Amino acid sequence: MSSTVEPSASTEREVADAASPDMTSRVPASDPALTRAPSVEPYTGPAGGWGAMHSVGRHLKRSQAPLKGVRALLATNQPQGFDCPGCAWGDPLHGSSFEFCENGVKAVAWESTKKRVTRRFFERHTLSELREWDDFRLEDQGRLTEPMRYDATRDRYVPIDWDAAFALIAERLAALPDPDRALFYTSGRASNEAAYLYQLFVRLYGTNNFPDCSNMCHEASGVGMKASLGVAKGTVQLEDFEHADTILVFGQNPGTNHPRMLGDLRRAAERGARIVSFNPLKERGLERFADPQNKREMLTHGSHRISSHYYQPKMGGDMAAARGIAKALFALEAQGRFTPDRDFIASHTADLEAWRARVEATPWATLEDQAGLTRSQLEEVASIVAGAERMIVTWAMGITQHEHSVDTVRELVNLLLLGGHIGRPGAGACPVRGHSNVQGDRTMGIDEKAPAWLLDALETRYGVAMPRAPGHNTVGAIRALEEGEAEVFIGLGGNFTRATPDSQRTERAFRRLSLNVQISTKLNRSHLMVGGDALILPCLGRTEIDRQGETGASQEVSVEDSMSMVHGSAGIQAPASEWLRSEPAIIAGIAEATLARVLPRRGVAPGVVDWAGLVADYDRIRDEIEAVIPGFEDFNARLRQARGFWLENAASQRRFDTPSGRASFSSAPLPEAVMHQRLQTRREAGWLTLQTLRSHDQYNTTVYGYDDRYRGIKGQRRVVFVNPDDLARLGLESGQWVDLVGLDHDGEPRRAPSFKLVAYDTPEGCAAAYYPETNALVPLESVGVGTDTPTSKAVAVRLEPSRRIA
Ligand SMILES: Nc1nc2c(c(=O)[nH]1)N[C@H]1C(S)=C(S)[C@@H](COP(=O)(O)OP(=O)(O)OC[C@H]3O[C@@H](n4cnc5c(=O)[nH]c(N)nc54)[C@H](O)[C@@H]3O)O[C@H]1N2
Ligand SMILES: Nc1nc2c(c(=O)[nH]1)N[C@H]1C(S)=C(S)[C@@H](COP(=O)(O)OP(=O)(O)OC[C@H]3O[C@@H](n4cnc5c(=O)[nH]c(N)nc54)[C@H](O)[C@@H]3O)O[C@H]1N2
Ligand SMILES: [Mo]
Repeated sequence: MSSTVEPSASTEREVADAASPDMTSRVPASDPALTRAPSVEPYTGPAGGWGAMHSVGRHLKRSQAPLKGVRALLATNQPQGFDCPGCAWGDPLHGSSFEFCENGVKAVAWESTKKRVTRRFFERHTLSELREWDDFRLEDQGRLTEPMRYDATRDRYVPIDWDAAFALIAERLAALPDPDRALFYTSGRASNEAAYLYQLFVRLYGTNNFPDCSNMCHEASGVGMKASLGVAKGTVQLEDFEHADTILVFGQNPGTNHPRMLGDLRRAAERGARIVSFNPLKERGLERFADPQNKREMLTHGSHRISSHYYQPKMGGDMAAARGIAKALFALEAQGRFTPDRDFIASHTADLEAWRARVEATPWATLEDQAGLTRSQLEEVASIVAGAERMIVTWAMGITQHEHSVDTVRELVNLLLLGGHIGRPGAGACPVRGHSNVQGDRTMGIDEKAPAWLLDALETRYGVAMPRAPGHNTVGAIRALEEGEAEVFIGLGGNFTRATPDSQRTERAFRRLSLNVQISTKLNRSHLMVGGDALILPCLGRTEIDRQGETGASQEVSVEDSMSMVHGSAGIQAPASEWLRSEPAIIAGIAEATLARVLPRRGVAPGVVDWAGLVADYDRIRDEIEAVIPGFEDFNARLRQARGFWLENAASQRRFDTPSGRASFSSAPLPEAVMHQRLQTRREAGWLTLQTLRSHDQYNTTVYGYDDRYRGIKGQRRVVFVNPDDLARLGLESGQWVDLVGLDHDGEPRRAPSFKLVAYDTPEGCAAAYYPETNALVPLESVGVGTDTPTSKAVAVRLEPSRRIA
């Protein structure tokens, strides 16, 4: 389904409409945007460097656990430590060297804070009051400490003990007329062990309803690569970055979101590799990086260039850009200045000619217009690609959160295939994942479209019939709630109502739940969206020691990074509270109580899985994984090797698990018009394409602070970056407050009020503002073809001068 642009009549409205019943349509009372203006001053330093060092100091201090925090940090991504909850970039290659990462420190400091949310906190605050708090203030209260149940008569959470909580869930799940009326969300921080138990429980219960964060994230990478290469994962390992001579970086801001990637990019740049970035914004981390571990550089205030070439396409223009590069490559081939890898193409690929015909038939004017880049720019890239012997293409949300993301991913893969850059050292496809174990969670079977082999393997192992019908993905889950087809929600981490699109509708739908269960470390807005019953089940985080079994032996979990390396993670800090339980233990508790009611009705003995036994020793969970999921032979032994182990990836061995047994060139047509083109005729009415992205001080819906250092913003998040010519054309000025008004829903315009205009170097017609505040503007119906991923990087909006004065 795609969105149609239906601009609403410009309605004059009160901005902070206090009477509005929907909190998302106004600014939460605790948001600093209501009381002060941000400071906006261009940042001239490099990424990393002293700015990063100072920021680390501030964040450790604020977490009130500086020493503990530093100690925890030193153990991050070390053989005996825990996996950094920050991102899914691969661990340092050379074992023990500690890699400094500002945002890794923030993630760890945020989790190991001294602050606590106790029963006294909930005694003091009603949910109506807490709904006035912004995302920062909610999570800033600290770690959750004990299980709580919502008491509607007092509009408060009150304590409940673990067994009573499990019994309540079991009773409700067992009472549902159909298991498909329950939704089981997963955020990508869950370990392999937790994810495996979760999918096993949910399938034994009887549904494939596994909406997950991946549905909003890299879904298109998986779908696109599966079609082209037969695997849904990247084909490179970290070592490949040491050998590449050309790296194309599409739609990604590693300086903020994958800071450890900058180290690898920098080493490549130092070796003379060409790094070519495609990004509508000039992201500082892609321009220059100062390594905080390089003493000389720090003392001299030096830095190193990252990108050798930088192009600013319009949002959604990357498929056209890649096609333009291909068109220029075919022209170079005709002149004898480029040689495709003919051996590779002949022995391993199919359908090149169809793609070539498609590319050659596409006029330059069409490509230039959609890409927002000129023919000569694309020819320049082609000449670099033509000379590449070992090329890597990396990408993230700038590619995957569009309507035509699958086709774009496949077009990028086409470029790799043409040069034979798959399955040889220093080359390959590298979708850079988000959450630290989102890739592992899929490997473990968190998948609403479960493959038949998985269901077969589970049936063989446990002797119980598995549900075969596909379940709801994230957008499907919201629709099911809206339509009254689902009523129980269990969230294994994450912050569903803030991460998902169309906030007002989603919140309204959520408040129809008969039971909302959130397994969490910190308080967030999803806990406040209650209708019937609700439970907060507080869990251990990655950084904490997890003791299980009669001996209290400390347990290790495992995760899989973007390069398919599986390695161990063991916490080192004392738990934030004595009542916390681990995610595997919580899932086992829910499973045991629920299946005891449900399975006997189907004539199955509830003892088919010994939940308590599995949780007493996670090695036993890994034995189950080894028995069911391919690639985990000798799991326990291999997990204890220094860097863990690499999950075999057929495409990287030039074996393609596609119907033809060959890698397939895709020849999908270009979209007729991407959002910036569709809005072209509405420019005079003020419409722009908005991308919703991350600031430097956030982790998805977790807001660490109000600064976005590299973009020059201090003290606030409600800013919108707009091209200066757009501002002039619209008669607006930098510094002015505007409302962002989106497409209509049921005759009402979607709206996010009070954003400060910032004139910014972004292509004409292409604006940017932070998520999650802007999720109120993303229509639930606007999703990627073949993925259902919300089009978070192509949102139609109009700027409306706001009535506020500041
Ligand atoms: N510190 C920190 N680390 C994180 C996260 C975090 O929030 N904070 N989140 C984690 C998660 S879950 C994820 S998925 C990743 C996200 O990592 P990113 O994908 O880097 O995240 P975004 O902030 O969404 O940035 C999107 C980038 O793509 C660019 N862009 C937008 N639209 C287009 C387009 O159409 N074409 C091109 N070429 N570029 C475009 C934007 O300008 C921006 O630089 O990071 C992970 N790591
Ligand atoms: N508009 C717009 N929307 C987007 C995006 C975008 O770019 N633009 N990006 C999308 C993407 S890429 C993603 S991945 C999603 C993210 O969606 P989610 O994964 O759902 O969101 P997070 O903000 O990562 O979740 C934060 C919460 O997780 C809980 N938590 C933290 N650590 C742990 C833990 O160890 N265990 C448990 N059980 N809970 C924990 C805390 O309570 C915290 O409040 O958002 C998507 N939404
Ligand atoms: Mo993500």
